[in-house]
Amino acid sequence: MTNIYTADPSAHVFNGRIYIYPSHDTATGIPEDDLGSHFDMRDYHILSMDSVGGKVTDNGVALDIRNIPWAGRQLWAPDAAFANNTYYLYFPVKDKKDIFHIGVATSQKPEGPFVAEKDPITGSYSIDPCVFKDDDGKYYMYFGGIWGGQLQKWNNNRYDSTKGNRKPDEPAILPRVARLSPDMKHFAEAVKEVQVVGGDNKPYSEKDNDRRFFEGSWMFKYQGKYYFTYSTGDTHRLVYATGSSPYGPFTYQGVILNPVEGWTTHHSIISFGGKWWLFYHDTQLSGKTFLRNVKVTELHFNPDGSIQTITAQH
Ligand code: FUB
Repeated sequence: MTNIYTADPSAHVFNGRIYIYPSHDTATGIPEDDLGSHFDMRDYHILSMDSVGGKVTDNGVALDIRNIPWAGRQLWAPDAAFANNTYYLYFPVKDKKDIFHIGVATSQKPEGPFVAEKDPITGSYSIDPCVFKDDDGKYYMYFGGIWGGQLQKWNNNRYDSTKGNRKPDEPAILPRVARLSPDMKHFAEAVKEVQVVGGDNKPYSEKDNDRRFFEGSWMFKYQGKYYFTYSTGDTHRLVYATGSSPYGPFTYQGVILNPVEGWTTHHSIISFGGKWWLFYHDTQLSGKTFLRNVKVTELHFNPDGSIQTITAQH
């Protein structure tokens, strides 16, 4: 896409087409800081295409922040799901007290327009929802992001405004998961931490910042294994960990995508047309960290299920 800036692409196949649910980056003049205040997005546009490399359609405004009753500012990385003959758009946005929660909006069409519920999902917090449908028909939401994503302020599912980032020797903050209720608008259980461990089965410390979770969860299944994938944030990698249950624990395996141009890196992985695809973003079009553009490239697995690391070039 070159007519708008897009980022954080969550790709899905609905009705035989690829739909991409991205953030819509705009320049609103907010200065850059470590909390990502410059990511000051105000609406979502859904992209669609019939084939990778084919024409991409921008389906216009799918949801505007003005139509989310509880929203304050910063519409960040969304995701989507289909169930109950309805399309659900899940989105993080700060409420009027500047605290991130996750909201849901519905539509009869994958490209929207979407109508937001009047309150955020009860018990939700932080950013970057990823909704995964398991083979048994159960849906799970993975979420969370540290620093500007505020996950460090949530302990035992309670908000504490005084909590700062973890110190290097402290345990790394973990992503979160909750199964969704059949109406897709509530959590069916208390939010749990997702254990991400190294090969020695030990959890990471904050100083292991080339492997510990930062933000951008994405879950998929390949050959019966669960692949929990995420961004390492300040070390700018997309990495993956595998496990045998949707709740984990997940054992770190390696790098999917080496750092790209721009500070953030955020992705999704789908199978389409008999191949696997990595959707991601960089800042090739603008050279500015908050004006990003979505990209796609093929992802290759080795026979043992490991992923071949990609180094992007343009
Ligand atoms: O787009 C805003 C934020 O930047 C996302 O929520 C993060 O994942 C990072 O890409």
